[in-house]
Amino acid sequence: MAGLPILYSFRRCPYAMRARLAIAASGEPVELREVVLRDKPAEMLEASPKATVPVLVLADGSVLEESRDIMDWALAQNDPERLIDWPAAELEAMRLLIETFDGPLKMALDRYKYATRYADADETAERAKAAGYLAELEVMLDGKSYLFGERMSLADMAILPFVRQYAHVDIDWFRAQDWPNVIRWLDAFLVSDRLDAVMAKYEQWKSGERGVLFPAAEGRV
Ligand SMILES: N[C@@H](CCC(=O)N[C@@H](CS)C(=O)NCC(=O)O)C(=O)O
Repeated sequence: MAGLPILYSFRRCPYAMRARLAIAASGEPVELREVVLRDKPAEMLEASPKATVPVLVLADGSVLEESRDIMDWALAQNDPERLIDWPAAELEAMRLLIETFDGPLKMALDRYKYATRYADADETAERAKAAGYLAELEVMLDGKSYLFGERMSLADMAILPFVRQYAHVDIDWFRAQDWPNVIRWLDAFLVSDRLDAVMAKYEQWKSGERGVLFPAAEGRV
């Protein structure tokens, strides 16, 4: 595994999930180091003092510390599913959509999920705020399997982990909402081999240990 890019990751983090999804789709091997957020390894903090996961350290020492940059890197290496092979106008629309989900949607999601941590957060109001963005996805998904058509795109991959997180705060409430397209789209993701392949459980990585080869070695020589 020596010489592979190193991915500092945390299983349940939606940003790390999207990075793993893109790396798995690219088939590009990395050494995965599972991080516990309250006990981040010194090696990760040295590479990326901003101290968020995911972080990818490339063989030449350069560091990618934003999940979207890691997705772009992976898919630039190899993109057999053509996740970024879309017309420029659609790619631009995807970027804008991802920015909305990383910005206002994520803010409302955190304030809904962790309402007790924010003195001024009203759980129901934050849930409703986030729901407004899902209503936009509901319209986009009308008559389509994925956000931009019949095949998965960068945008689906970048956004689905956040919709999954939102759904799981109160799955009964989520399923009772009038957004059949979003539920169908999320459900297909939840039962997919694609999700399965990035949600394996790993022990916390400790300095001096080997990480885990990711994507898993099955099918490789
Ligand atoms: N903009 C960053 C955000 C990453 C992020 O906020 N990750 C969270 C975990 S989901 C984190 O590492 N937070 C730091 C902490 O909890 O200590 C990205 O896209 O990679």
